[in-house]
Amino acid sequence: MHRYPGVPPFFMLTVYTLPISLYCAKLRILLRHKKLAWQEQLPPGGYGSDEYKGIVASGNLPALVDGDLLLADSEAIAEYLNEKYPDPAMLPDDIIGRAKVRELGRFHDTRLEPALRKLFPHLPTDKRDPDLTATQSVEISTRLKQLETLLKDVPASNELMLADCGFAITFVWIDALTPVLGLDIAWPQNLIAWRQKIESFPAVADELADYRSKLTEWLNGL
Ligand SMILES: N[C@@H](CCC(=O)N[C@@H](CS)C(=O)NCC(=O)O)C(=O)O
Repeated sequence: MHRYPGVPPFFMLTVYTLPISLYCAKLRILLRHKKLAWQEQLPPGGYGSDEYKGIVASGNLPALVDGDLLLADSEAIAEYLNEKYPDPAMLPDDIIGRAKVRELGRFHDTRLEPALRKLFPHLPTDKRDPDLTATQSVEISTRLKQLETLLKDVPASNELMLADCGFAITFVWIDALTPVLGLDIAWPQNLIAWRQKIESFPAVADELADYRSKLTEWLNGL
């Protein structure tokens, strides 16, 4: 069996992660919801290091080690874990429902979160950019409106779905950056209700309680 740095010799899911990473928090919601045991390992050599890229070629966080399997990208990991540990199911039973939930997950990773991410380099007080804040307020609000529209086609479910995990964390980031940068975000009414439903799942509530305080502490240290 291949040995990866920081991974114990006995069988246990290991996630290369950083406490503040948005996509790692997204994955932790799934791990909590499926009641899996896992351990977390900081990227050897640090964030963006060549040492870490020697293990995970893309440098992506999170990455999962499960026995001999090394897998990067939160969506790929989520789909893998959802197949390996099917209960509770985090995709609908029917093919169209699954396709629509996957579409929603891709929308998060390729549309909404990247609109937020453009602000990250400008978080330090000496790098603040009011023009960018205004531009990204519009872009994020537009994406939220699009999300409200997309949700109309997603079959209603009382279960937590794979796609919900990323939105839960990105919404917390939007909340946190709103007072810090002075974002002006238009939250569609239907989205507020959908968000409340997601946040009522214990796995989400527990992760958010933990993550919000880590995020606040990190932002205060900038
Ligand atoms: N689509 C990727 C995005 C993950 C991502 O951007 N992670 C950040 C940390 S939150 C990262 O790995 N940045 C370092 C890099 O991309 O080299 C996923 O879902 O895992």
